[in-house]
Amino acid sequence: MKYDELKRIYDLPFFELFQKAREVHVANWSADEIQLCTLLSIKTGGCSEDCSYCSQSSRHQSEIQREPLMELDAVMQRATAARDSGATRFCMGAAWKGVQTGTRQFNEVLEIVRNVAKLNMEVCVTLGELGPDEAKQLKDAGVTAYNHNLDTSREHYPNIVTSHTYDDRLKTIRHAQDAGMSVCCGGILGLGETVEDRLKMIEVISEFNPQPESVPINSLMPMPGTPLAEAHSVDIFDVVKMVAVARIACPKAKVRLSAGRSQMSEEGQTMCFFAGANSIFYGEKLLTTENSAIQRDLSLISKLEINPLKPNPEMNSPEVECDKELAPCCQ
Ligand code: SAM
Ligand code: DTB
Ligand code: SF4
Repeated sequence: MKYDELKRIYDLPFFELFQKAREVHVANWSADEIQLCTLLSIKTGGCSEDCSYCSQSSRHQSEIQREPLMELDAVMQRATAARDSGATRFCMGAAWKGVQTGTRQFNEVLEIVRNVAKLNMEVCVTLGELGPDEAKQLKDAGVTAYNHNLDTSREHYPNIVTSHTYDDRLKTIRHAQDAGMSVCCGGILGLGETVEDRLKMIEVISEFNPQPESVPINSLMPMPGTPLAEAHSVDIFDVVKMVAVARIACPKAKVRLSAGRSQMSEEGQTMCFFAGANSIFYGEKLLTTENSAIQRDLSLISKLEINPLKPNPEMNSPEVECDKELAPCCQ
C-alpha cells in the first residue's frame, strides 16, 4: 500500500480507523484467536552492530551479560517448556551481524533448528544477515519464518544504525523469501521517528512480494547504556493506530504486539487486539528484557474469551502475487 493511501487511512478520525481495521481483521481472521510465541535468546550480547536501541551491541555500555551460543540440550529444554505452557511458535534470536555457511556456529544453529522443528511448533529464527545459501539451509532444516525487522523508515534508519544499511536488510528478506521461508518483518515505535517514518516503513513492508507472514510492532524498551536509554515512551493511542494501519495494509499477516507490552495496561492491549493484533510474545522473557508475566497474559486472554491459535509448522511463504502488467505468465 502506498504512502499517500496509508496517510489518508492514518488521518481518519480515531474511531473510523479503529472500525476499518476491525472490519479487515474479522474478514481475514477468526476474531477470537491469538497466537502465543515464546522467544529465546540463544546467543546473547557482544554484537558487532551499532543499533542504538539494542542492549546487545558491543558498542554500548549496557549491563547485560554476554553469553555464547546455547547448547542444544538447553535450548530443547526451553522449547519443550514453551510448548508445554501453550506456545505454538518458538522464536530464537542471536546477537550476530549475520551467519555464514560452513562455520561451526551456523552448523550448531542448523542442528538446533532440526531438533526444535520436531516439537510441532512453528520455528522462527532471527540471526541477522543471510545470503541465499544460508537461507536455503535454514529452510531445509525446518525454519517456518525468518524474522528480520526494518525497524523504521529508510530515511530514519541511518540515525539509528550505521554499521549496516536498509538495503542490506532488504537483501536478507529477499533471500529468505526466495528460499521459501515466510518472513516476519516489522519495526520499533519510539526511535525518535515521525509519523511519516512509521508509515513509510509500513509502505515498504506491505509492498513486499509476497507480503510478510507476520508484522511485529515493538515499542522501544529503553535500555540503560544505549544511546536511546532516555527516549520518551510511545503513547498507547499511537501504538493502537499503528496496529490498525498494519492490519489494514497487511490483512493476511499476523500483527504481533511485541516488545513494550509489559508496560501496557490490559485496556491498552485490548484496544490493540481489537484493532487487529493477533499474536503476542508469551513467556517470562523477551530476549534480554522482562516480558509481561504469564499469569497476567492468561488472565487477560480468559477475560477477552479468546483462544490460542493452533500451530502451522508446515506453512510456506504465501504465494507471490503477480503484477499482470509485469508478469505476462499470469494473464
Ligand atoms: N541481530 C538480529 C537482527 O538485528 O536482526 C536479531 C536480533 S534483534 C535483537 C531483533 C529485533 O529486536 C530488532 O530488529 C528490534 O526490532 C528488536 N529490538 C531489539 N532491542 C529492542 C528494544 N530495546 N526495544 C524494542 N525492540 C527491540
Ligand atoms: C521482534 O520484533 N521483537 C523481538 C523479536 N522480534 C526477536 C525482540 C524484542 C526484543 C526486546 C528487547 C530485549 O529483550 O532485548
Ligand atoms: Fe546486533 Fe541485532 Fe542488536 Fe543490532 S539489533 S545490535 S544486529 S543483536
